Amino acid sequence: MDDSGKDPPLTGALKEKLIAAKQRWAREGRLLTGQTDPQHKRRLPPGQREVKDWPVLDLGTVPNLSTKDWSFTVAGAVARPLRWSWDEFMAQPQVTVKIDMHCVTAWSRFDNAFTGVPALHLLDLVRPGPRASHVMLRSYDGYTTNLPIADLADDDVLLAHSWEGKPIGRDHGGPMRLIVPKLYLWKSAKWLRHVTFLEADSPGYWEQRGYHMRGDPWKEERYDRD
Ligand SMILES: Nc1nc2c(c(=O)[nH]1)N[C@H]1C(S)=C(S)[C@@H](COP(=O)(O)O)O[C@H]1N2
Ligand SMILES: [Mo]
Repeated sequence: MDDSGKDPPLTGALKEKLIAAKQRWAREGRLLTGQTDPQHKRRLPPGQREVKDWPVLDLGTVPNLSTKDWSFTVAGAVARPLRWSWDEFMAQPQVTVKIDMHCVTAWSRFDNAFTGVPALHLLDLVRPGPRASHVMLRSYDGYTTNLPIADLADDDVLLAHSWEGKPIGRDHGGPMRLIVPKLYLWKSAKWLRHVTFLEADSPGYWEQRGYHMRGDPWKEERYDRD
C-alpha cells in the first residue's frame, strides 16, 4: 500500500468528537454552558468552596507579551506541525464557552465566559500520530504542564483570548491561555507558547512537585500519593 503524501486521518474517536462538537456549537449558538453536562448534579467538586473574585496564581513572573511578538507553535508526534502569528490565531474558528473554574487551592469560580479557538479545531489541523497519547504545554514564563490528549479533545477546551467579552488580562494569562474546564486550573496554562505531542506521559512543573498527573476535581485528584 502506498499512502505516501497523505495525512493520517483524524482517528475515529477524535473525529466523532469533532463532528459532535460542531453540531452542538451550531445548535447552541456557539455558547456552551458547563451546566449542560449531566454528569454532575452538584456543582461544587469535593473539598472546594465558591469565590466571587478571581485569584491570580503564577510562578512570580508575568510575561509582558505584545501580540506582535507573540507566536504559538505545535510540534512532536503530529503529521502537521503548526506555527501561528497572532493574526493567524485570531483568524481561526472561535467559540464562547461558559464554564466553572476549580483551583487545587480549593477555590471554584462559577460561570466564566471564555472565547477562543477550540482545541478540537487545533487537533483537526495538526493530526496527532497514531501513538500520540499526551501533550506537554509550555508557556512564556517557563511553566509546563502535561495533559492526556483525551482531555484536550473536549468541546469546552479553548485556546482562549477573551473573558467576559474582553481580552484576558496579563495576570490571567493574556493574550492567550488554555482553558481546560474539566481539570484543576493548574492544567490551564497561561501565556501558552508551545504544545508538544508525546507518545508517553511526562510530568510538568507542578506534576514534578507532587501534583496529580491528571487532576480531575470530581475525583479530587490533587496530589499523587505513594
Ligand atoms: N504559564 C503559567 N500558567 C499557569 C500557572 C503559571 O504559574 N504559569 N499557574 C497555574 C495555576 S497553579 C493556576 S491555579 C492557574 C491560575 O490561573 P489564574 O491566575 O488566572 O487564576 O493558572 C495555571 N496556569
Ligand atoms: Mo494552582
